[in-house]
Amino acid sequence: MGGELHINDIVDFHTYPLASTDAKARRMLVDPFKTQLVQKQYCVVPGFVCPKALSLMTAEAMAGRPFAFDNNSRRNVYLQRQPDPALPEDHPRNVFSDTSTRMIAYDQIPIRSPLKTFYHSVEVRNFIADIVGVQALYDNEDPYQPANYICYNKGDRSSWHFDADNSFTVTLMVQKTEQGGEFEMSPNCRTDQDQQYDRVGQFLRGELDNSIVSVNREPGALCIFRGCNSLHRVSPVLGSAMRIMGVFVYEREPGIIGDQEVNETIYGERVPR
Ligand SMILES: O=C(O)CCC(=O)C(=O)O
Ligand SMILES: [Fe+2]
Repeated sequence: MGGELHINDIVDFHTYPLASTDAKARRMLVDPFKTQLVQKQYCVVPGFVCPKALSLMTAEAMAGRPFAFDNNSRRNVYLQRQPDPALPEDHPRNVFSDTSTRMIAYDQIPIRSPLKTFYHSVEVRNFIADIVGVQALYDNEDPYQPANYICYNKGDRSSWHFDADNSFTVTLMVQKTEQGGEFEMSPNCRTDQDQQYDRVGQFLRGELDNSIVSVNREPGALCIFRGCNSLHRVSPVLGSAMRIMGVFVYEREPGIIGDQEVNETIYGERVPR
């Protein structure tokens, strides 16, 4: 698969001079994305990753795909698989829908992967920290979660959900499919303090469809979104090209690992109890 890529060959530093120490230039680079994230709950950084790195990542995902866990699950929007009999049948905790995605976990990705070089790069991490407006970010230390490929073949989808325990989520469009596979989002369905079950229930009954935005982007685009409080999904893939996403988990403190039940849902039986 060729030699290891340096971060300079992965990120388009010409368009995005992340190493520049000029404070004003830094603000001009970061502020538009920061504003977009605050206003829309997502921001898109187009052409962030170079085509050469994307084709290596695509080859890696293709090679890893047969070993990826076939995550076919019925889950609620909280990524849980079990109903709560104490709650009404139509409560959002008891509304389940089908998801099928193929997760190539961190431990299944080669150590010199451009995906890992990208994830662990100080420049990328600091850029994301500036956009989300925090002093520092740390790599996630879960064996499976830190950087993944999510692969969607024809018919695959990710049903409406909130992301667990993160204030934001970072994805990289590696390869698009021809049709379907749209990333859709309904911003601000709950808050850190309030689950807003009424609102989530309305949404799940299709009563808030006008709140849905479709986030279109080309390969190489980085997307940062507030998946913890905004319901989002990937609509069924209709094209024959595999939709490939890089997904990255950053933390506000060091030493964070993933949730056991979520890991089992996403990565399967090999997750030890
Ligand atoms: O595949 C995507 O675009 C998003 C997947 C997703 O929902 C996530 O990573 O939290
Ligand atoms: Fe998500």
